[in-house]
Amino acid sequence: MQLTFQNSNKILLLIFMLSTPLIWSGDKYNARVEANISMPQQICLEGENCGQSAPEMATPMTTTTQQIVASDKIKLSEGSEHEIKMLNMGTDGAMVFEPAVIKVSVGDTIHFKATDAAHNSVSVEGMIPAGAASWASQLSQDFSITLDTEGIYVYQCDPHLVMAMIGVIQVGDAVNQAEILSASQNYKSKLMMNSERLDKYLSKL
Ligand SMILES: [Cu+2]
Repeated sequence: MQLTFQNSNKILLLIFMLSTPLIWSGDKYNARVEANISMPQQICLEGENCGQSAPEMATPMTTTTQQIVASDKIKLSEGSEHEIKMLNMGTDGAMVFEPAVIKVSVGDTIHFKATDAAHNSVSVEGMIPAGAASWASQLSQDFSITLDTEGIYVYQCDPHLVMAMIGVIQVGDAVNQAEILSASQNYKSKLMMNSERLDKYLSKL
């Protein structure tokens, strides 16, 4: 068939006429879907107090949020000996100290356990209380340290620093909190992955 100018105009007109009902039926379809989506919210069974159902749902949600915020703070660990595992995979993700945040009393001892290999525990320079002794454990070895100086200590695993394998210990009161928060901004730049862990851990104190 020879396609002339006149013919092609007719074809265009035909396409337009055919497509118009499709556009309209598409709109109708969308309207039907929207109506179906909004329907469950309008369902009100006989005997139910529909006017009060919304506020009743909002109350437990608010309580749950408050409970999460309250339980997010770390409580003082009981006893004078505390164990922190060095793990390839923990509840908080890959390459973690567990627990990553701990509150202890002055004079307590922390036992770092080489549960998985190729980790160590090293105190971060400038992120431990003034006058406190720094530490650096051997790779893949258990290590214990007694903390006699009050304040917040931040420590890391050297091989997995970029993955934010870090931990926080608060001994007694958080007397150096301002210094730690100020130093944390610079330290965070060393954490290539999971850098949000630092703020998250410090917010639990
Ligand atoms: Cu590690």
